[in-house]
Amino acid sequence: MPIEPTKSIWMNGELIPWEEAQIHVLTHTLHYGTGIFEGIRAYETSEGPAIFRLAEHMDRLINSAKILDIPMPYTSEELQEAAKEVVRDSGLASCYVRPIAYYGYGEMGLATTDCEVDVAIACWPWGAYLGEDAATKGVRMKISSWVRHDHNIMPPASKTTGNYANSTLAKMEALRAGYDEAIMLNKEGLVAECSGENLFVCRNGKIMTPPLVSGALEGITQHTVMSFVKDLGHEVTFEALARSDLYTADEIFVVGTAAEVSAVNSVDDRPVPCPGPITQQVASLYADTVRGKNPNYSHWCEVV
Ligand code: PPE
Repeated sequence: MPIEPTKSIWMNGELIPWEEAQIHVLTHTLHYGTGIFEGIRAYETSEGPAIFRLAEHMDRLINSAKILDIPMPYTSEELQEAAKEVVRDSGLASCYVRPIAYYGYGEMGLATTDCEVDVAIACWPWGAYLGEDAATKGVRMKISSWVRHDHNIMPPASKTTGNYANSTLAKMEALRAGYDEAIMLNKEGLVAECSGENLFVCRNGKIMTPPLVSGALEGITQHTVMSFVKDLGHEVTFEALARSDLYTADEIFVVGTAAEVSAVNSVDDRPVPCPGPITQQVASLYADTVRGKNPNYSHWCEVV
């Protein structure tokens, strides 16, 4: 998906022109994959552009830093203000927001003791991640031959740049085989998540999603959707899931900031009813809520 440039990028405390936001080829994190990042969306609301669950995203960035032992030069609150500044400055009504913290230029070698930490926040327009009809027609999923990270190899709880080499391997394998997205199992063979989304399975009247211990990111959209499901009067639980739970599901949907709520129409060529009733209700609640049209959750929309 080609990037559409916007006016400016926030780098280490100030807004600079988009094309000046450059880094050196010997930037430490480029070599070792030790950066941490976030993916956030801003939507058009009646009050103007608003960033969805901004505080939760910046708090997770701070947690990623704790896990990777990266000394963050800014607080979550400072980064929230900076993100609002970037979106405001872009003049866009809606956009994707990408904060990243990384070890900069100046040191080489694996020890990060003397490395400086740089932080940047960019925003640009980003359309539907899994295709325009992902919420209605659904996407084709393939269980990946690549295994999700283990907690003692690359902690899946942190959005570490290096973790995404694993996601890219899975995504490309799925695309080359003619599927839309990959589902990843952990080293015990249980369902973890997708290359860039969490997953929900409805089966025998139960709505379930794999927990962090299964190797899933603690998704903010996952949390949002769990609230919706409870509001609709259903129970929703974190569960360890086997691949057979996917093949016999009544409904499956995947969720993430970029992918929003996308329906699944098949797993490994076994059809899944799509879009199911829960998927449709959740997708419509999500579409309204992020645009400030759900009074129960207007506090999740941070006007810039
Ligand atoms: N799992 C993974 C591995 C993941 O990358 C994401 C977000 C999620 C779950 C859902 O998390 P949340 O956004 O908090 O609901 N993936 C981001 C990156 C996409 C990209 O291609 O880059 C995103 O959705 O912004």
